[in-house]
Amino acid sequence: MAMRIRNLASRRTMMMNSSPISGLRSMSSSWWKNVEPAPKDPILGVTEAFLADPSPDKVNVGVGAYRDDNGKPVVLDCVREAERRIAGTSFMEYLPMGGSVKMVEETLKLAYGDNSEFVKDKRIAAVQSLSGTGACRLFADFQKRFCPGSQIYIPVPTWSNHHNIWRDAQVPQKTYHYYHPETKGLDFKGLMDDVKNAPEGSFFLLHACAHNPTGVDPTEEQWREISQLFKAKNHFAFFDMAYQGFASGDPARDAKSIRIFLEDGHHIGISQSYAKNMGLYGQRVGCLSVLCENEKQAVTVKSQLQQLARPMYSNPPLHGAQIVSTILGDPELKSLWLKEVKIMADRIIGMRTTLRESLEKLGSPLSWEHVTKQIGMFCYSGLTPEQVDRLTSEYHIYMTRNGRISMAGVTTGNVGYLANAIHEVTKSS
Ligand code: KET
Repeated sequence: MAMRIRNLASRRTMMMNSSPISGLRSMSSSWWKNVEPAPKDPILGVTEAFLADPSPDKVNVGVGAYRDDNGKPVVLDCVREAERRIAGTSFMEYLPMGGSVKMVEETLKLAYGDNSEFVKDKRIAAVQSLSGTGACRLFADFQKRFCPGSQIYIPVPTWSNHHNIWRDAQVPQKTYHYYHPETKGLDFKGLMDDVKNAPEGSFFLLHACAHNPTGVDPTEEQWREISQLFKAKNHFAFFDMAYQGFASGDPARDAKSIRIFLEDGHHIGISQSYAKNMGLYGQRVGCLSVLCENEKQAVTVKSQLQQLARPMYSNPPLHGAQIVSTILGDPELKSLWLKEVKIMADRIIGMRTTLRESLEKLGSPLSWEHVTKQIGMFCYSGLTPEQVDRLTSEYHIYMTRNGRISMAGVTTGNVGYLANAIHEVTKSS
């Protein structure tokens, strides 16, 4: 009996070796042979290189992630308190496809205003998203599905991932002028010309505040002009608001661009993120909203946004949403949050002044006025890719090759070192 089983087993092995299955097996080892390594991400690749550097002097001013003055990541007090309150509930169920209704409700107030008529009239289709990236991607997919022939106009420069997002959603991209390298300010004329020359009813991606990477925003007056021109051209404005609170220290003030468009009667879309302004980076909590003509349309649009979400990730994560709704739903915690946002924004503004003064004290022949003029998390320094490479190889300073400095990573402890290194690589230019 044992012998028969052994014979059967060896016959089966022989059959498998000569059967088509073995052919499949050897093919399977070559399934991925045509896959090339992906290029390094221009922002997150910098963090990888920083982490791999053993130097004790290393400085990371690459990714836009806030650090305290000791260079440590920050968990806001309002978040700690919210977590303490949530801990008792032990709720682990799925959220609905559109996410936490309470979180979305509070989030809309931040963008559209506490007493927004659009919120009251239920004219906004909104879903919780996987932070700001997820909101942009969901919108790009929505755009592709329901306006299949459309394109998206993206500012030059912009957050590098915008290009990836609309590319992967298969929406063709056009660019519009935004930054003027000589003045290191807004190319308002170029922007307005591009808005004017775009075909009627084009989609435009706008940074609501604290433009990344330039730190250059239109003034209120310029926003009004942009909005008027959008009206005349019947363009669609999609606002990416990843830094609400980081421009002025006040989230309501930072939503001014959006409020202007709302006053002018635009039907806009907004991506909101709590990564930066609540320090919830890894929780992936944000919101996508689309202002509709009426409640019925909003219900319909929301159902389609949910339908896009369902096969991708089914429903969004719970914990971050609980933190946000606990904070924003409690007046005391909300005012603590507002104070903490202001502290973060102010520390960055302080570091801008120190960096500029340090460079001037070193006798830099260049003007560093733009360091204090620009706002938000980033300083678009004007350093060339080669100068950035020298900062990294000679000084262990890590930043994106477009010369963007994440001011959130600059501290009292490293600002002198950073200024000195920048001076060394730029003094002969
Ligand atoms: N929009 C903009 C303009 C932006 O700078 C970021 C992040 C996001 C959206 C997305 O953030 P999220 O964590 O998905 O809410 N920017 C920083 C981090 C990154 O590249 O992912 C950065 O520019 O460093």
